[in-house]
Amino acid sequence: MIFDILTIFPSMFSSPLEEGMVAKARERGLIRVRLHNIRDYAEDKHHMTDDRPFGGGEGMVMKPEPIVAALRSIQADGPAPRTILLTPQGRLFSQEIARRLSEIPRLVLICGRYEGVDERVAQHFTDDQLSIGDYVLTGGELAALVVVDAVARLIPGVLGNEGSALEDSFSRPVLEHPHFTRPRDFEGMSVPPVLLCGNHESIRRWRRGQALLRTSERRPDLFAGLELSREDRELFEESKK
Ligand code: 9D3
Repeated sequence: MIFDILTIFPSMFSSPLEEGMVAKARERGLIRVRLHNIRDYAEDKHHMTDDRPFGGGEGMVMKPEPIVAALRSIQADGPAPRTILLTPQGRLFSQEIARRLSEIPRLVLICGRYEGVDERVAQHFTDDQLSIGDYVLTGGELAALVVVDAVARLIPGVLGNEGSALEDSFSRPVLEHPHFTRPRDFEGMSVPPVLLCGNHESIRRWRRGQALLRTSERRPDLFAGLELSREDRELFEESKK
């Protein structure tokens, strides 16, 4: 999978792509990330990437010419790849969208800055527009990193543990149970005794109850959509005691 990223701040991508699973995936050639500085495609002598909005108002708008020149230069070597604009006006990014994107061999991600990009870029040069959530960022770069991270880990061979990408908690609509590791007593805080008892059935039932309890408390929206089995209802009630 190749990601081509268009940005005026390519250095924002260095360390996030140089650590952890994404770095491993790049080293192993499972993904490639190519950064393109939009400013390099600006033809004017000051390499301007933004301009004042027609109609007036606050802030600046990203000019279409440098973005489109960058798109054309990276498309010169093949068929038009799937092109996504990161924008607060996009549809909400989700695990389902990440899964679909992970099946595409090449993605182009355009990171907006300022008030956004000229609408003609959005309308005529992108296939999709994504937002990562209802909060205000300073630009699309962190959103693009979120998309790369979420998509990369779904590519076969990227995760050490092959099965786990499939059954992650947002594939199933239940939050995960709590996790504990050594020491058994940390500054007076102990691990729930059931996890030390060695009875795998008891542990499974406790974890399921905790997962349901957390989901009801933290994500009532997800909990409302669950169809609980008889056992689930029993474990959920037990977890509340
Ligand atoms: C005057 C209104 N503007 C500032 C509040 C709107 C605005 C423009 C540009 C708000 C944010 C941004 C920059 N954000 C992104 O480019 C962005 C984003 C986001 O802010 N939240 C969630 N997902 C994304 S994807 C790109």
